[in-house]
Amino acid sequence: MRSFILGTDWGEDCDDVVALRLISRFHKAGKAKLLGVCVNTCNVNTASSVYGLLNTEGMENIAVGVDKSVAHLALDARYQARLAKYAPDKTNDDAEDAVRLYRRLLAESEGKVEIMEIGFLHTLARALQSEGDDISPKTGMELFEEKVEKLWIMGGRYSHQGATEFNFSRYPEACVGANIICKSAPCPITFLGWEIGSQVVTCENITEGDCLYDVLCDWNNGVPTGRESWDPMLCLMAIIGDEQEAGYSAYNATVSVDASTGANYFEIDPSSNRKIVTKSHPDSYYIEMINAIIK
Ligand SMILES: [Ca+2]
Repeated sequence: MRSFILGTDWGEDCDDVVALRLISRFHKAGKAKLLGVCVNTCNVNTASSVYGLLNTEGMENIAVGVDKSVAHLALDARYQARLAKYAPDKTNDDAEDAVRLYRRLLAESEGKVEIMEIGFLHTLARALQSEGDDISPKTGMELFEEKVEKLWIMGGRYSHQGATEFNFSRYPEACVGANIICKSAPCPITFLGWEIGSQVVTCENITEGDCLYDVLCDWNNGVPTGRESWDPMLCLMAIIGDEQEAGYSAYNATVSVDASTGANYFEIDPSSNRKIVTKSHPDSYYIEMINAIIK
């Protein structure tokens, strides 16, 4: 079974919660193994709310890491306090540093690991650039070369050159992190751009009594709503493991990010180990598939 680590800007948009529920459903069905969740944002409810969502799925034993170095970022966290109530005994002190968790999960894994990133890339970049420590004498680059099969990243826009997208550009740290990962990650990367998910509204089948319903309400100022599906689309593509099979056309391309602005650039290049994707089906295809999994 393929193993995954999830990186998330948990507490920003609510589609991260949808994505974690989707991953949980595959994990529990024995179709994918979630090794841990590394959060690249931080506020008082970060760890408790991730543990809370995992608890609602019966996945109490999944490792959670938090990047406490970014507690200064202005986080819009309307749903976190609600999910924290499902893990009242947890605080950020119960979560390992997210860079250490990336390193530990990679070092301890016997086989290859794939990483799904649906948030900012500064934490993953720090893991990539990390030195050896008490977990492993290997550098982050050595751990990536040995253990990371592939990165799946929701980030960038591929409709025109120099576009800015939230995950690559929201904070100075995010711009630098995206620049480093695009430039230096030694493994293949497939990117799902903003334009892919921006019209794909899922969760309209989620009903009252489901904690995800409350999360969606929190996100939309108390009004139940569906949500665009950038993060669950990325995770579903990663778990299916093949872009074409997941309903996309994939194009090998170089991808770069301006470290100052977060603007991204791309160029079709058959020799590149990076890929960008376009949809092969109407939006309803992805909506129906995701809604059926998360219900
Ligand atoms: Ca996200």
